[in-house]
Amino acid sequence: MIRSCVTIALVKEIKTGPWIFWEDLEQSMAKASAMGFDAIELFTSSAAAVDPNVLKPLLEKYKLKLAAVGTGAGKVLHGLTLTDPSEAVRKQAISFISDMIAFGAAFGAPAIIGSMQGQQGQDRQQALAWLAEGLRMLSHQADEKGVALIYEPLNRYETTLFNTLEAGVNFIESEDLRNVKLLADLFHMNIEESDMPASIRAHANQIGHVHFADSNRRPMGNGHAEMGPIAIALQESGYSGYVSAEAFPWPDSDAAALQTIRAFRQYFQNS
Ligand code: LER
Ligand code: MN
Repeated sequence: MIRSCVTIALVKEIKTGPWIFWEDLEQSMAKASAMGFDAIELFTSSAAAVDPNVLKPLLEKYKLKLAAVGTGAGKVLHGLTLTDPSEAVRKQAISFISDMIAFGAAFGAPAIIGSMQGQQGQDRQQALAWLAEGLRMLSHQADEKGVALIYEPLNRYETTLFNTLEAGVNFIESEDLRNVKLLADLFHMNIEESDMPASIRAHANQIGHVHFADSNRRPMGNGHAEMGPIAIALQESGYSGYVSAEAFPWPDSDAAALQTIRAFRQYFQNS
């Protein structure tokens, strides 16, 4: 079964990002729950930003799951990536993500590596070796805690490493990274893929999470993505994870969340 999810960002420094809710954690969870979302995805400044002893009762109270945790604050706030030329920075990046893995895993949620992958720089082979090394170490840690590690191909304006599902799958398979699953972010895919439903069908068994946004990164229904065939491809290929709204809070958070759950029901629950 495909389940609905909405993002909550709690990093005040980067309020221009593609996340639906931004304010108070409990208030956002109460709204998500009232609208009928199954889960939340959290984007926090660090693994210590939200106390698990606070989050656990809130998840119970609002009957929500934690679907995933984003690690991008490590890059945005601290400039950390897995492919930085400095070994010290790469180590800090691994440590930051490792703490996020532990935080999420306590709730059965995987961590997402998006912007923390960095860029290829001068030497692509070297960057890929560092990326593989980081993903190997972190995916082992995730495995020990019973969760996958989610790697996200991003569009060409955000990374020079891997931009399509196919490129991501080829990399994790060639490196034998068995506990790494891919994130199919429909916004990035809309820029990079030549045929989104075909790409989803071809790589469905490697997809661990989906980011749900329209072509312009507004909530689904506000752009020109052809969501019907994409939803059918996800359903027919047996995808059974979350479809998580990582989209701009347009025109505002509440309207964006409502539009998202409406679109989710239309495409995934046929109602
Ligand atoms: C992270 O999930 C992502 O998609 C990046 O584009 C965030 O800016
Ligand atoms: Mn994304």
